[in-house]
Amino acid sequence: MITLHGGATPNARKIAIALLEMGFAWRLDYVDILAGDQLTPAFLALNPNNKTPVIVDEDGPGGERLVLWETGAILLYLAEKSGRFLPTDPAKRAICWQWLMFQVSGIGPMFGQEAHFSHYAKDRHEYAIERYSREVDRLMRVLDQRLDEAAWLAGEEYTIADMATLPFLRRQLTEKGGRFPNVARWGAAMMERPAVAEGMTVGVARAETIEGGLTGFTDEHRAILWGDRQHAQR
Ligand SMILES: N[C@@H](CCC(=O)N[C@@H](CS)C(=O)NCC(=O)O)C(=O)O
Repeated sequence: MITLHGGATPNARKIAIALLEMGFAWRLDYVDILAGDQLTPAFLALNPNNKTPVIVDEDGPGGERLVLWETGAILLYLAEKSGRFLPTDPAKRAICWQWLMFQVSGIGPMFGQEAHFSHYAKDRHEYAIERYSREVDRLMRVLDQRLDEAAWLAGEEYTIADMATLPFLRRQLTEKGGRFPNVARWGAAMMERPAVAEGMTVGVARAETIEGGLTGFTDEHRAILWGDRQHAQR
């Protein structure tokens, strides 16, 4: 049994999609990051970086319990454990890693900063809004060019690179899908997969982030995610 510690966030959705696609037995342990669950001693014992998601695999390598965080590492672990969604050909496998790293180092952080300054920050900072909005558009263009030449990010195979990327694009596709037709076609093909459709709803019964339309951030939410509670010495 694998436990996914996470909530209704893009990063947890990547892992829910993978667990469903790969057919693992798993359960959700809901972590409410707006309430500060990620800052509790119990959660910090799993991930000292206080970020979700984390997986706990009771049947890890050698039959030992494995605790793992960072979505790129989790996706690679699950792909290797299942033997699926990672090309076996060495060149194609490396291209899959490339697009996975592009998501975790580029799309994730940059789209996150864009959401922060355009939607969450209490004050408007025009420079930051423009800097991250333009960077998001540039990254969307890179994706659109790739998906013009290939059906999936890694090539002809659907892989963990696609699973990593879609959850970060929901708002961009709703707002700008017409400008990025190849990304829109790929996103629609992904959403037709039952595992993706279900994975994108992980934890939504409990709470939502801006990617799902959350509005009305309070000062307490800001203190937990970006202010004094986030940065308290522990
Ligand atoms: N690089 C990390 C990013 C994880 C991350 O930023 N998670 C967010 C939710 S999408 C979180 O848990 N934030 C809580 C916090 O910052 O306190 C990964 O890929 O796992």
